[in-house]
Amino acid sequence: MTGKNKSLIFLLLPLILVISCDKNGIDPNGGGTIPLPQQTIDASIERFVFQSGNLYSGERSISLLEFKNTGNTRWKFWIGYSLQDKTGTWYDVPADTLTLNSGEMSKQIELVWTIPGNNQVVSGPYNVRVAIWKTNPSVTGAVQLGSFEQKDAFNAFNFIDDFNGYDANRWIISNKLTPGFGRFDTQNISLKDGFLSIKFPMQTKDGGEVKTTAPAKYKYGTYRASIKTPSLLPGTYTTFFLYESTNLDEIDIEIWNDGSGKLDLNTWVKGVQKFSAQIILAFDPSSQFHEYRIDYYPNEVSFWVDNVKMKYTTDLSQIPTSLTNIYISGWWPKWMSGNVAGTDKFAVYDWIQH
Ligand SMILES: [Ca+2]
Repeated sequence: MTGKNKSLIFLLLPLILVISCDKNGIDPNGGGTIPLPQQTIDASIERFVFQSGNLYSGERSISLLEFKNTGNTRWKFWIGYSLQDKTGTWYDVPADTLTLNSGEMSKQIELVWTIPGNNQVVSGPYNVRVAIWKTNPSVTGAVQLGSFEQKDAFNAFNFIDDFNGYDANRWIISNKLTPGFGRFDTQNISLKDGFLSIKFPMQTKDGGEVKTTAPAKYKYGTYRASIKTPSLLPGTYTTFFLYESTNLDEIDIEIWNDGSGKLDLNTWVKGVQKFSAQIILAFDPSSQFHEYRIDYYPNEVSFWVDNVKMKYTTDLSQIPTSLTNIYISGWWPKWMSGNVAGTDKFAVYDWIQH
């Protein structure tokens, strides 16, 4: 048999089946046979209200679903609910079942996923997807009857520290020489009225540094800080960065305190600087608080100011892979020019979120 003949037979097969069905349903002799209705199994999603806003570890992401049995048969439907983080990882909530009569609308169903604890959240936006299945979706060959997906439905975070108190489980204050001039002195760090301040003491080139407690534990995600830099202190940086001391992986935001509005943005992989960019802020960073942000994901590192993406890289050779620590600091790099100040100066942090 040639290939052409084969395909002809396959085309004809459905037609033959339809004809035979008709013969079964209608008695050509008028003998009173009652036609049997075909069993149809179907469902439609009538309402889906997805979780939105910001959620933190331990909180419940809740989406609401109502669906209808649009088949002609009472049926036990399976309901799947899945969430996807910015790294592409899916989290499947165990499927639930609901039996509905033909034409029946479900009650409102709560689809719940609890945000993980222990700093295990890949922070940032999550996609949510609901699906109605004819059979158990965990069994191969299951048929999906309807689905709905919402991109970037809500944001999940491990924490926001608003510095209303000092969390010694999260932070440790450095007491050592800086990489430039002077010391990171513990006494240059203070908390007051919900703000953490790093002091550049007058007549010195000392500063301060606060980092998260070892070991490095933070995963991929979004890292955000609200920062106000000191007024005019040329020769110094105010920083917010991610660093891992074993692999020497690092992602930096470094703000110049010289009134230029310059912002240095870098990545380092295994101790080698891989990405480097400089931008000029359109505002004076010492006049009020602004949000500085690093989004660290396997396929992209991006740098943001006040929710505007300023620079990014998708070159995998420029993107670290380590779990990380969060650092903030104020210090005097040796290659920057500037003189000690006649008054104390302060870099101030309102909150940090990951
Ligand atoms: Ca605060």
